[in-house]
Amino acid sequence: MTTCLISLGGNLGDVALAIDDALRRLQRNPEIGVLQRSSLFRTQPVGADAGSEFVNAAAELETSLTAHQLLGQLLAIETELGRVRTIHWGPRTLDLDLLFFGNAVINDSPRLIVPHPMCWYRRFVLDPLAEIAPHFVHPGKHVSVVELLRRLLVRPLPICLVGDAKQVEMLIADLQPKFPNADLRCCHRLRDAPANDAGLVIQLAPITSSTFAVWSHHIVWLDASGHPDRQHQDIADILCSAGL
Ligand code: PH2
Ligand code: MG
Ligand code: MG
Repeated sequence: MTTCLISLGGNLGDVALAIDDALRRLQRNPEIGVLQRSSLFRTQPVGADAGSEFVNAAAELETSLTAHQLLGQLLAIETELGRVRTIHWGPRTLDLDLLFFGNAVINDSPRLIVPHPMCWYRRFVLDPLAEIAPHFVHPGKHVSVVELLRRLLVRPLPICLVGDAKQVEMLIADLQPKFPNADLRCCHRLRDAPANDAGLVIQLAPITSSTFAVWSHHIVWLDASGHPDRQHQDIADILCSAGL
């Protein structure tokens, strides 16, 4: 049996009902047990096309299935509950994301990456999770859920943007006024970013394996090849999901 944590969220129709329904369907599977569920959280939509306010929750499961099989069950329930995938990060009836599968680290296909790569800086994931699994330790970052959450609550929250100086300065000039609770800083090199500071490091330039080992606890890696507007939106989404 493996203990797993999932996140549930949606913003179309009666999401509270859909969450209850999804957990009942999981419980009905003889190979899955629902051990705990959080209360419901109303959260700000993250993403330009995300739509209106979300309802989010988290649940703890135990299963004899493999991670791939469990993911298959989660996706099947999303479909049964009427999810239609059109726009990426668009409005949805219910999204079921596998956050953690025991202490497994799985990264062999883009379909299934565990721990969920964005879970550690998303308030709409961490807030519900802290209710049911505060002391669960992220197997990649070796930091507990409450500690991940606590790190995001510092105000102003230091955020280092690492990349081409001119590009980063332009991003900061535009984003800083929109996120007054963030302290956006330009770091030309990853090693200039303050090591033990709370907050996030957003890497816009390619990353080397030696720096990665040291900094991985705080780094959000962004594709630097993207269009500037896309990068701007990606950073805004990260700041918004961190609760800023
Ligand atoms: N999920 C997304 C994108 N944006 N925003 C909130 N508040 N809650 C979510 O669950 C959510 C989101 C992509 O899965
Ligand atoms: Mg999701
Ligand atoms: Mg999903």
